[in-house]
Amino acid sequence: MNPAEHHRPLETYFDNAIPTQAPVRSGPELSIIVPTFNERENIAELIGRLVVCLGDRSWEVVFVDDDSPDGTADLVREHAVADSRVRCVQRIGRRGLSSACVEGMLATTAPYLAVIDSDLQHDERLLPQMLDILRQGDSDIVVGSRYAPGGDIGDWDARRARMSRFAMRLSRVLVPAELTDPMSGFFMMRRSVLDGSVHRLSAIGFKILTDVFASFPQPLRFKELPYRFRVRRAGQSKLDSVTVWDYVMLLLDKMIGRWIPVRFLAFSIVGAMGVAVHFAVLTLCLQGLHSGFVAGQAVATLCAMTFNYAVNNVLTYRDMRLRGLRWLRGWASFVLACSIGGIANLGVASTVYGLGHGWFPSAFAGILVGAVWNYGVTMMLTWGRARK
Ligand SMILES: Nc1nc2c(ncn2[C@@H]2O[C@H](COP(=O)(O)OP(=O)(O)OP(=O)(O)O)[C@@H](O)[C@H]2O)c(=O)[nH]1
Ligand SMILES: [Mg+2]
Repeated sequence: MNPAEHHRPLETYFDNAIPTQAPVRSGPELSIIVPTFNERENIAELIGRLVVCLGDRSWEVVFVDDDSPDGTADLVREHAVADSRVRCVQRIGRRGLSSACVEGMLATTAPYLAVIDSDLQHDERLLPQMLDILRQGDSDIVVGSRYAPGGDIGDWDARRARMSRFAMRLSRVLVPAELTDPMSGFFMMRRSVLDGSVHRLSAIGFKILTDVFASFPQPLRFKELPYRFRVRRAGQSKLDSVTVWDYVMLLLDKMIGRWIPVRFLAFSIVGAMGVAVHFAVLTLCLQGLHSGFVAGQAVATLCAMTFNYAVNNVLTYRDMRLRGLRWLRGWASFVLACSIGGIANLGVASTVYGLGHGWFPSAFAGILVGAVWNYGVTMMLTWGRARK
């Protein structure tokens, strides 16, 4: 650089950089948030349908992709180059439909926010009507409902219909009874609903609508529009039986999350299952294989730790799940952390016992300290690193 340039007034750089007649476009009125994971085949079709049904309204679509291996984010960006109404938020090392929706909403400025799946199961033709209802001003949120009169769950098999009914019954503790489809993934709301709930949202799992209803400090004024849930157009479903577990965790977080972190609760439930595994393996070693106690105890401890690690990886830390080589590294750090936790457990329990307390409170104190240690350390050491 020319040394004289160091003394050049700052404004002169900008004078050159900014055209005097730069076109200014105001932000859109409606942002449509679409969470995606491996949905490459559905992107063009969804954008095409939004263009048709929203006409000349002021809108944008924000795809929030969790680094799909099929390159969904790259494809969205290709569309965005040609049409500035299309945007992409790409998250790395993260999973989760609800958290994707929240982060997508936060990346926008529109006064109206919609959420819709990418696989065209939701009826996008309802979007203009949803927007008109919100503009009238007497509703906070409009929900696309499969269960309102005129709606339909489509071609679900008996198992899925049962799972949905079960989850719906559970949700009643948190959402108004008149809301027919609290687990709908298709809705539109005012931005004020996001602003009023965002700091309380759990953002766990698949069901962002239940979360919004349970997190907003006042009862929400809502309307429902019936629609028929269509068959997934292309690609694979991400819904599995763990989705129900996630939903239970969401409800628990809403009810007791203020006092106990729900991940800690999940970690403790898995830990209790690990105790059962420990005793089963120990019994097998002692009675089936006639091993010595110390050898049996060592094998049972390792099996229980491995079980706990594997199950926590799938349930408690589903959103940061470790795979492949990272799974092995995570296992090693988990075993190391829990071994130290075991020593802490023993130390605390024997100290409390030595102070003259009975065996039950002493054991309980040891277990509690060990569990908190294991939880805190593995959260940072085993799963915290997954993001890096
Ligand atoms: N960003 C993000 N999106 C996700 C994730 N899991 C699912 N999705 C998206 O969320 C939407 C709903 O997921 P689906 O697998 O279609 O779930 P579903 O509609 O309840 O189930 P199906 O009827 O079997 O399709 C789709 O657009 C998915 O691509 C995730 O972990 N992260
Ligand atoms: Mg779907």
